[in-house]
Amino acid sequence: MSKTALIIGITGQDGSYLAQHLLKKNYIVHGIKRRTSLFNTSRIDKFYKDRHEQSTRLLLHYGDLTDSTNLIRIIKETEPDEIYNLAAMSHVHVSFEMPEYTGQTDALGTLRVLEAVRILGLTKKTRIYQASTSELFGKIQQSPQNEKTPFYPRSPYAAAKLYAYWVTVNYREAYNMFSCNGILFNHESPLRGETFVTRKISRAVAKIVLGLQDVLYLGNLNAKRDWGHAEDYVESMHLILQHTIPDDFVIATGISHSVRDFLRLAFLEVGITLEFYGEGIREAGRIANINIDLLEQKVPNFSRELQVGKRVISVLDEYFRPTEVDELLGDASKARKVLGWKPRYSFEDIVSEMVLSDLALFQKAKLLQDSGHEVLFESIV
Ligand code: NAP
Ligand code: F7E
Repeated sequence: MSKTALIIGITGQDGSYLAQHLLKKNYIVHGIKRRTSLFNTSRIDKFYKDRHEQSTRLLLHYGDLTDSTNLIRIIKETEPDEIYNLAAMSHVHVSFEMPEYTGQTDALGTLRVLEAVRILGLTKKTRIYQASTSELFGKIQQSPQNEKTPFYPRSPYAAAKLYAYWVTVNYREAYNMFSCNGILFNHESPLRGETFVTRKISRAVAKIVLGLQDVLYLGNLNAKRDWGHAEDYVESMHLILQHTIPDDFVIATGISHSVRDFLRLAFLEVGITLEFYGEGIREAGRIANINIDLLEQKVPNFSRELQVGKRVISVLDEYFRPTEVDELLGDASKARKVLGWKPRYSFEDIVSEMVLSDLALFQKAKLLQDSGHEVLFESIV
């Protein structure tokens, strides 16, 4: 008998990887996607088949975390064995501009999912995974951070996720529900949203070497994150719900790098060495050296405007946050011991995969442009 999973937020980075992982495990996967005026399914299109055309184990439903009646109906109709609540307004900086909506979705949205399962009498059948986050640790109280580290949220996003974390624990204790938190540290991939710093960098490297972008504008280059790969991390979500008892787990690599490290490595992937000059919001980065052989091998049609001394990075005030999370470093030893989970991708693998993927994307677009087509490079994802 196949198990049935419901992924809320299936159109996001993690939703896409998790759906593929569960389909490989023979699950029937239902996904909730939002109604949008343009298609928002680019991350799942490659494995989605229209159910009217051929039999499929992946089924999509329109829905939204802000709509309880919709959630209750979909959960009633699908009666899932497992719900993965991955939906969220997930951008920390944007949450300062949309704090109320962030609370509605990320905090109360989680409550709506838990309540729907309880109201429908599915507490014994349905296991729930809540996408909690290392942002809960915020202004860190100890390092590395594990399941016992006190929380100190530093953004409306983190404060909303704090509510979601505790209400997930509360429903477990109050109603005996199998509701669990995965406290995941940053995880990236070629499918990462374009405004998160890693993808912003990998896209910019590709565009700069192809002559499609001049300068990359960034905020705090000194922030440190424990970056892993989304493909590794979605496996932990599944393992958390297969465990014999409901529990909460930190998922991390145990290695931390700065935004500056990510930048340096991303440019090095195409043979460019960076050097930084200036301080604070006057800091910038320029090309210190070009390994022409490597550049030519990776990007045969590289821009001839690339020269030693060219400024390619500028720090801008507007990309700094009102309150910052300076550094995060996770200790996932509980997940390793109890679930047998460990990451496969290294930091170097992630940077390389993201840069090469964006290079391939923009190479294709540039070829189209060179053959006379109008191409809107900003909208390429
Ligand atoms: P993502 O790419 O931003 O995806 C978020 C998903 O939520 C998208 O499918 C989005 O739909 C959907 N969504 C947003 N608002 C919604 C609403 N009101 N109702 C229903 N769906 C809504 O995020 P991700 O990187 O995959 O992360 C998945 C989850 O893990 C999020 O909850 C995030 O906060 C959390 N998390 C992420 C990380 C990380 O490093 N990636 C680390 C820890 C925790 P659209 O496609 O229509 O926008
Ligand atoms: O920022 C700095 C920024 O937006 C990382 C989400 O998935 O992971 C993510 O949140 C760091 C921060 O991710 C720019 O100040 C510098 O210190 O890529 P980010 P995040 O804020 O860590 C957690 C675990 C989640 O749960 C979230 O959902 O990079 N930074 N310059 C910049 N960040 C951005 N976005 N843009 C810049 O130009």
